[in-house]
Amino acid sequence: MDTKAYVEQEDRYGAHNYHPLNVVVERAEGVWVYDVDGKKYLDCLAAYSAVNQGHCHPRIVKALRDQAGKLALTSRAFRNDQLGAYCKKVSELAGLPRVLPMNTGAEAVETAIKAARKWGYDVKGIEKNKAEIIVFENNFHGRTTTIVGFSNDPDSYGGFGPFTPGFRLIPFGDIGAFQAAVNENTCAMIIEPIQGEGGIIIPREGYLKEAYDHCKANNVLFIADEIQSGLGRTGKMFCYEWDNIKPDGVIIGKALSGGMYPVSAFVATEEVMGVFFPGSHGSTYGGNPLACAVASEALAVIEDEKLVEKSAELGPYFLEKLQSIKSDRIKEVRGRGLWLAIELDRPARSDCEALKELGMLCKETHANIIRIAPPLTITKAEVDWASDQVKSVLESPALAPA
Ligand code: IF1
Repeated sequence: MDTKAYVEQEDRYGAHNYHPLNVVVERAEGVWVYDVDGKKYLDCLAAYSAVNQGHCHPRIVKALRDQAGKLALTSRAFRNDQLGAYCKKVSELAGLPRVLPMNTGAEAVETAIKAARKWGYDVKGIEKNKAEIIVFENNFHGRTTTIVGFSNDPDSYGGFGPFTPGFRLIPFGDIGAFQAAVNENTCAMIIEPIQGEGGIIIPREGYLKEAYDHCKANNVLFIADEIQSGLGRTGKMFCYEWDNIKPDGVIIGKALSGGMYPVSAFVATEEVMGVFFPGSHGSTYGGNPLACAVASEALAVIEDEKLVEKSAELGPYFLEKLQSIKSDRIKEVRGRGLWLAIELDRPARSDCEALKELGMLCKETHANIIRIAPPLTITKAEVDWASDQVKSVLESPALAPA
């Protein structure tokens, strides 16, 4: 079968909940992916930052294979020989004492919501069923009905009501709005330190620290969603480190497993995690030995290959190359670490299609933003090549959308 046949088959039998580029990938290694027609592409999306370690990293593949042949799943009714060491590793990495292992990012976000609410009642003393969580416009925290219920993106929430109450949606980056929203029923804020799907939205210098200080002054939990921004993407292990704050809870996923298996976690203080008791929360696959073995190795790869440092070094270089592109349709080029965005004054889909034809895969977000987030294993030479492709597309007349 060729690309056309694969596309037709998928479109006939699959739900149409995505509008993917028509590239049918069959193999991937490092930063490169190969389609069914044998063409190779530089992956500048990295599965939305789930493949920070590069595709099919041999060490992570080996960890998956070795564990899968030994023990894959016991459920948490019994213990297994992988979970304790994994929790220790994640706890030490995040500098927080307790780890609740889950599978998808949305499940870990839901875990954080439940923990924050229960902390609000049990510890802060908020009146029953009155707990409020502050969330931010243009957020993306997952696709459950509770989570989309506090989205302001009609594509995310349209047609899925009624929604879960207890969330206050306020402008991102506006400290006055945050201070006005905090009240005696506020148990937590949940924030992406840099908004990913929103378009790599970086708050002004000092905003996160001011919000954090206000949380501390009002006994409100600061919970960071680092599912996309974490694990080296921005040039720090966690994005919040850029702002000298210490969250009460951190939510991680995606690159936690290097793109090899759904693994997520909510990591928090003793006081927050202490609200859970046996039977109060869980999941069939959460903390399974296969996930723990894969994620432990994926984290070791980030550390051993110094991927955080690579992101910190190559990110600014990539940003400077992109900022030097002269194009009348570029409104702004921004980014932190190897997490970059080119905001255009018109839809970016046709430019992403043109980049695909040149062998570079990117995905537009919010129609007019080209997001560039390659695996952190990308080399300087590959950054040079990618920058040249972007330059050639954006310095040429815009193509009509395909
Ligand atoms: C899709 C977006 C990105 C996330 C943050 C939680 C989650 C995500 C900051 C939920 C997941 C994914 C979901 C995927 C595409 C992608 C995405 F376009 F949807 F918004 F990255 F920006 N917090 N993001 O980025 O994690 O449950 O998916 O494991 O739904 O299309 P998940």
